[in-house]
Amino acid sequence: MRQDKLLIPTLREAPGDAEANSHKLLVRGGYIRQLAAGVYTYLPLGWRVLKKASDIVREEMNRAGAQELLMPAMQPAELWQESGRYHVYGPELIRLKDRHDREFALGPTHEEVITTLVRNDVTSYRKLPMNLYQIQTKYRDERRPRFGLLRGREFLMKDAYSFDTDWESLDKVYREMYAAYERIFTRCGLDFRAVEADSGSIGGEGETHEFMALAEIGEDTIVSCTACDYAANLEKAEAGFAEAPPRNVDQLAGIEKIYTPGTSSISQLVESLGIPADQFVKTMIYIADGKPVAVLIRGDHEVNELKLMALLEAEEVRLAENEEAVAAGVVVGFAGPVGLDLPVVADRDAANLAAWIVGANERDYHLKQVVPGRDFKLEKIGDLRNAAEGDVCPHCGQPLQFHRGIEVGHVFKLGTKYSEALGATYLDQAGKTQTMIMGCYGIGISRILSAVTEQRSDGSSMVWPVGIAPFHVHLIQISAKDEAQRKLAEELYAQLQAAGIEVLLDDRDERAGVKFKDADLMGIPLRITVGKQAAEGLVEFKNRAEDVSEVYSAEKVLAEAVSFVKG
Ligand code: 9G3
Repeated sequence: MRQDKLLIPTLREAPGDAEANSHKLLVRGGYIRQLAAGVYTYLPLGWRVLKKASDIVREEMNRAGAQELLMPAMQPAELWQESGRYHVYGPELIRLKDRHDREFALGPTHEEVITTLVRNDVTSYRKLPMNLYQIQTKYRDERRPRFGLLRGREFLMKDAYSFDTDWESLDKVYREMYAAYERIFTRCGLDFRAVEADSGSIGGEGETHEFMALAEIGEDTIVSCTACDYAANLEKAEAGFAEAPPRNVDQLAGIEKIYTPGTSSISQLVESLGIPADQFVKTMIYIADGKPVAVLIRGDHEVNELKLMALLEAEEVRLAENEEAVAAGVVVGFAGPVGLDLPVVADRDAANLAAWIVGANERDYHLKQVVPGRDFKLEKIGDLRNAAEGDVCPHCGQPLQFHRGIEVGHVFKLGTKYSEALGATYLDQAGKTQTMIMGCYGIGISRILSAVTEQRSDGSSMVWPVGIAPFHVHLIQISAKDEAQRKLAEELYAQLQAAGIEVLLDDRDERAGVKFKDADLMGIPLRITVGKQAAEGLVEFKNRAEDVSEVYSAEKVLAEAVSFVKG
């Protein structure tokens, strides 16, 4: 295509509110424009990339045996009431009324819709397993949309739903989808990891994995082993643990009270007592399903609230407000378990300590040599903490490493959560009615654009991987008025396109510097420049990912471009 006529409004400056590098570049490169917070227009270049990423997803979904369909965005509220989720989601679920005052939700996901469809039209085991997917806009009214396409309120998702006769069949479909996801993200040029995850709000009974694109801007932390293939979202990650040998309690010294004026934080205590943080035990007060509970954790560790919820079998846990902690009998800053009239649970690494230093529940005092069981009642012990730098792999004992990641995919074994609630059943071979076993599989397609840009850009330039680049070759004619350049550029333009190469010809009457700056922002992987040496039939060929440029004849550059694009 000829650039002079295209809508590619590049900018020298990023919009003021753009923080993420990918957000800045996608706007400056003329890929997207914001219409409202978290709501974007994909300009022609952005749409070309989105379409290519979608086509890769489509190809791999079809190869994995899934069938494409398209569901509505407008979902009757009754479906969400039937599944019991209508009141689970707050303002994030966009609700509207039609002209007859009937309530609808704008679809943030489609478990209810697809399960109702299958309930009505699939009744025999012979039709299972069935895997249905769509590529469609989702609506989620995020409280704080940010980072451009990374957290939008309207975004393009591929969501697939599988229906099986039993768990073995689901396991097989799950593995096929997992493999398809690996192919998809590889073809999109992403550096990604598949990690064990928590099933979060969707619930579901089975395992779940997230596909994370490594990027510092990512809001997730992933933990992976430096030696084996263990990898998990920090929400779920475990660390290697060795139970300390049982100690002989009655050989341990009794509690000793120490005067610690004004030292309420762990770091102040480390400072004043010269004892390392891992010898202290913090007492954190949480509210679990409305009731206060004391959570004990080593001074150098952090509570993992998902693990705490699991240990307490609670629906919801949150840190207590100061006044709630005081009402529960705690002296904030000097909190401790001794003499506290609350249920007390402890992280297993804290329980491993022979004796504890804890707050005395008295201002300016701490207690030393506190022994659980002897000095206070310990209800439960479990893995309650986030894995941390320095921890070892729970599988092989080698060191763990930490990365930030952007979630671009998520696969779930749902089980019967929705099929039960919505009555999706089938008749098995014996004619008996059975409930279908479901899986669901999401990919944030619009998010891929941002994740790839984060991974493949620096300040003011980026390079798309050839599989999703808006064009393969940026053909730049330096001087719009030079006849030799125009002739050679037009010849190359025709020959490249005849060879199946997608070419953007920069035929604008602009200075060379402007053309090169725009080319850096737009990120087309190959750049062919027709300049002074056009008269000798020579052009400059640059593979921008390798920052290597050569001077080639027209024939040579054609061969190079074809081998680069066709692989
Ligand atoms: C809602 C709102 C936001 C939501 C959900 C429901 C996330 C919700 C989880 C999923 C699970 C999978 C199928 C494709 C893959 C992901 N945010 N989730 O259910 F009402 Cl407002 O969407 N769904």
